[in-house]
Amino acid sequence: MFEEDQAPLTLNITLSEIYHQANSCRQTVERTRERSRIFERFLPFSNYTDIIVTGCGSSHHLAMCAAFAAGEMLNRPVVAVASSELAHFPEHYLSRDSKPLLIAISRSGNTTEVKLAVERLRTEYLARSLAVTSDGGSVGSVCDAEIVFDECLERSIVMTQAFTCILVGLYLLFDGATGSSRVAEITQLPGLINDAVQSVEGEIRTLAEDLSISRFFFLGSGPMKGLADECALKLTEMALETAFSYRTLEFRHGPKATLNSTDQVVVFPVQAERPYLETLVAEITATGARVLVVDGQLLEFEDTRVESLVITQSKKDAARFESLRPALYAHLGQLIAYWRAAARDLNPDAPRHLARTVLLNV
Ligand code: F1P
Repeated sequence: MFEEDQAPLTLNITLSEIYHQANSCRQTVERTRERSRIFERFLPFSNYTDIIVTGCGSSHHLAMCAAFAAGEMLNRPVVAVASSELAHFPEHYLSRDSKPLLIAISRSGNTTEVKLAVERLRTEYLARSLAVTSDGGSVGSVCDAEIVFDECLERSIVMTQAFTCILVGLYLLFDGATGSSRVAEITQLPGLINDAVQSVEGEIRTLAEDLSISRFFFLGSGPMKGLADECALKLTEMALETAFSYRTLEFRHGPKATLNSTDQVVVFPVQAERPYLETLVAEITATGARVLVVDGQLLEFEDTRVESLVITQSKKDAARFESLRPALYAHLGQLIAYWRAAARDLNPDAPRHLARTVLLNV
């Protein structure tokens, strides 16, 4: 099932990395044992008043998804805070006597704000910190320990497979440390991602190449908010489109006023908000906009402007599986962005004005 590289040699770097994510992720699963030895140095979690996951850009979105799942597994709040916020307003997130654990994510391991956040929390709150990187980099040198996800090393500027692998890796580490026993579901993810990447290809490409769509809106709440933010960021970075992300029900509080018939809304529903999905979809289609609902079950909508995309049917374990779905869906935003960029004659390997690592003068 996992061929070394299912992508043809002619693919550019970004597309090849997107297609490689199931394979890299399988390696992530295999390397959990060696990483859990590092992770266990930070136990027990009862030593900490706060558990914070931080990062910038895609790493922040990854932190949001990981924090949500970790909080569920630990049965206590785990929060994601953007590194720039944490570095400059720590008192907003922590009380004076806090003893935080900080998980600092950075693909490059060099992003300035991530280092600033770690250093400030170490100095002012005696925080313990774990660096989670892919390239290595220097963030590890200011943390107590580092886990390097080098199986998902990326040459691309825009993060794709590293998002999925690190997220799956963190699911497994938190699961192992908390005994939440979701290992069976988590270890299925590489195979499910592999199947999903193949099965959605046609539909996603058609959607992305439809230049009659003027704007994309991604809606997600709870575990899906980081995913929705990440999908919008992919489109912005690769296809240079201003894409939008909102909490699903927040979208009704204003933003929907701008919708028109050339807009495409993509919804990642969650169980808790299922009773309101029909109303939301009806309100969106009433504006003339189109909706794509991505879910683990086929939802029937009469309106022809609504499509349902089913990724890995799971009714029985829906609740336990829900917070793991961002790793299963991440490739959707990546592929929409890639094919959109290609349709607009842009090179997703070289997005203008973007650097692979963002540095500040400090
Ligand atoms: C963070 C990041 C990337 C983004 C871009 C600029 O990098 O915001 O998510 O795609 O390349 O940097 P990192 O801290 O994860 O290396």
